[in-house]
Amino acid sequence: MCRVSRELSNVIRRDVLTGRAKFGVSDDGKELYQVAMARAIKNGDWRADYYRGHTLLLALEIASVEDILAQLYADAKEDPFSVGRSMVGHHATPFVDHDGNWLDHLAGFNISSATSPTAGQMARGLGLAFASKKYRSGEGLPSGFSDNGNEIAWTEIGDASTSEGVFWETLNAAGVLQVPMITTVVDDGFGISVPVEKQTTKGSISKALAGLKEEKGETGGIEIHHVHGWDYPALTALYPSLASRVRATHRAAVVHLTQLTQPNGHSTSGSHERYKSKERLAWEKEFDCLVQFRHWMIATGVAEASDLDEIDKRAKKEVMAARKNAWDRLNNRLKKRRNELVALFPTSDPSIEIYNKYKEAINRLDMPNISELIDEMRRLRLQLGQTPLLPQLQEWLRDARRELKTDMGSHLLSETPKSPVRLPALPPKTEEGQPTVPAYELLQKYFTAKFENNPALYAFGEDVGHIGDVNQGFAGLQLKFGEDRIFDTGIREWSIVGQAMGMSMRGLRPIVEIQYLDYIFYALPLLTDDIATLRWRTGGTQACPLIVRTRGHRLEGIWHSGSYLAPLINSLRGIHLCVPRNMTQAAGMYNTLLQGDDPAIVIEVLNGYRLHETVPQNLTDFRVPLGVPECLRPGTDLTIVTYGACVKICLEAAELLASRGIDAEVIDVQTLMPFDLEHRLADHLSRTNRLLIVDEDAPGGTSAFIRQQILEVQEGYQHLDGAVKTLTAAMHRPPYGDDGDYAGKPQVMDVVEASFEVVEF
Ligand SMILES: Cc1ncc(C[n+]2csc(CCOP(=O)(O)OP(=O)(O)O)c2C)c(N)n1
Repeated sequence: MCRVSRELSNVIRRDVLTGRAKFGVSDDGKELYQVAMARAIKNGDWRADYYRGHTLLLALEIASVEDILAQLYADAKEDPFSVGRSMVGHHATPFVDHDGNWLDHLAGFNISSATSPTAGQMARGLGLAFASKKYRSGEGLPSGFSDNGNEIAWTEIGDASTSEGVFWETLNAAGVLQVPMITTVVDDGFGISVPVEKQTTKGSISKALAGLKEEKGETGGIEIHHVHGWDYPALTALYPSLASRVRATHRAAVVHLTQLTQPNGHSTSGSHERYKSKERLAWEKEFDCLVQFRHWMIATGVAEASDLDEIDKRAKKEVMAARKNAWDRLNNRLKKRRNELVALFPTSDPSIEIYNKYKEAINRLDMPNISELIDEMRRLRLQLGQTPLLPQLQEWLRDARRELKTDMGSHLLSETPKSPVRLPALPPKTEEGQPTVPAYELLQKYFTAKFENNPALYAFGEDVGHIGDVNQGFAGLQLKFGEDRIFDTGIREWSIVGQAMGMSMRGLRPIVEIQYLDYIFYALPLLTDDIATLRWRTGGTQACPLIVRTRGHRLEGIWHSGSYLAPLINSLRGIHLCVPRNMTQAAGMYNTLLQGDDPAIVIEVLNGYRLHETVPQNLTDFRVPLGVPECLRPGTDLTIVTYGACVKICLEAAELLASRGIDAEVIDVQTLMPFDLEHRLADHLSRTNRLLIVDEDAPGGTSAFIRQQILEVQEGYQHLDGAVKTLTAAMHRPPYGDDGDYAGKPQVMDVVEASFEVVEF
């Protein structure tokens, strides 16, 4: 297996250097530990690794050499890990089907889709391990996900990447939480060209981590081991025994593997001879784990040198045969499509010369990717000028573009019957004269009923457990449902959300709290790189339906105003972004999201918790649909589009405008992503012909997004009788204090005056 893996690494390198593929990174020098690890892995376990690690897949027979090469060649039809969307080395196994049903997670080893940003996998791994803990202690949880919490989350990380903050944050949390997570640090002495001495204190991550180690007489630490990555007996002695301990005790562990090598260098982006000394390179040759393994096998009589030579030859043959299959399969498919296209070309036509020129160009293509065929056809269409492309070629072009779009872009959000976007509105039921309650009490009632009905629901974050969140939405709920369901965490946004991500991948439904919107940026790497892309980058075979609950808008001060949403809109395509104007709307959105299978962020209005609202009689069932704006005040003179805390301001402004004879309609977009799926806003604009967009994001932020959606996507420009205005916060961050707020954010009078400008234009 080791030899097959090494040959595969060599092929990956060669295929990149000879132009068959664009980028290669692989396992050379890091095979042996994975074979030892394979012995300790059980069905139901999870992996959160980095951009290497095909040896383990081969050892566990989860994937074939052809599968791995299909990813290298970006073969969208055959790459089982990422449908041609990720570079080689980013593995994944399916754990949800295309109807949105969970597969049996206990049937095999589960690989959570790997990402390139180094160390990011740590936070997800923490969550996968944490889910085991919940399955061991929880009651009434769904089956098919866990065998009493016995599953280990195996995380792997390169030595240089341990310098990232999230590595430390996660290991600290793993110690605090006591979760079954084994982190292997794969130490080859370098992070591309930078040696470990320049990366890690004392040049050793196991030494640097020593304070986390559980010493005799202590509880609450983690196990730390140090082994040479070429030492097969030590590796096989360590992994299985460590795994049984971690399964039983749920105590996390780190395995620091040193003296690993990179026979082919870090990746295909450069050669390591440039930065490694001659001595180091000579040492690497000798201490290559497979060379050492060979010495050991011969010395212990496990095999003769000639047997091993024979194995080497067989491995080479096997990999070369697989390479041929993977390449031929792709090439034959591409050539078949090319031939089908060429067969549609005319043999006689007034423009035959032009057609023939393109036919020849297409026939000359060495590797006729669909994008190249499409591009040639678009150029042909351009060159034909006034003459339309023949109908059969037009049809081909339309179908091919559709296919490419689907191959590359499907599954950004759920496309299953469980998609929350499919859920229609179910209006709240209230009666005349029903008393109102402070909004935080409405949330308490809401979450209490939800937690009673669904044992898989969890809520956690900073100050969520004991005091029930800083705004009391969960007050008293920990007492009622216990610390296991509603609990506090450390101040560590990235890994808090990672905890939720891993749980949600294993059938649990976490509502994880970021205390204030301003601090979500500490979790942004995970949200943007991992959560937002998970479903898309696995072609819909993995999902993480978690909800991030946070609060923002309308408080004061640089770091408590919660205004900036554009960075989220820009970076979180793949996550729903809900901006309820009050807590009733928030509850309706939670209802929709909890019935669905997508991740979402809900930003509650910070200064809304003490306002009074009526509790709907169908509080836990009514649904606010995603992507449907609501018109809160009809009007004929202009349309004011806004969301969140600004809704209240705009409604007040509309009253003042009415007193001066201007009839403004006010529309709450409700969810920024998805945005107005039925294009209702353009329809409103067609009646008022004037548009003002109000929010408290920076100029050119969310208001620019809304403008682009209405004017460009919905073609609202056709209905305009005047200039469109966006009223936003100031360029600087919102200062603290009344004057700062007045100068920094749109006020009622700003909306009134901006409306006059729009109407009088
Ligand atoms: C967050 C982040 N920063 C930088 C990079 C670019 N990069 C890719 S691999 C690498 C070195 C990683 O070294 P190490 O963690 O030791 O793992 P190795 O590749 O040596 O196994 C760097 C800097 C990245 N992928 N992610």
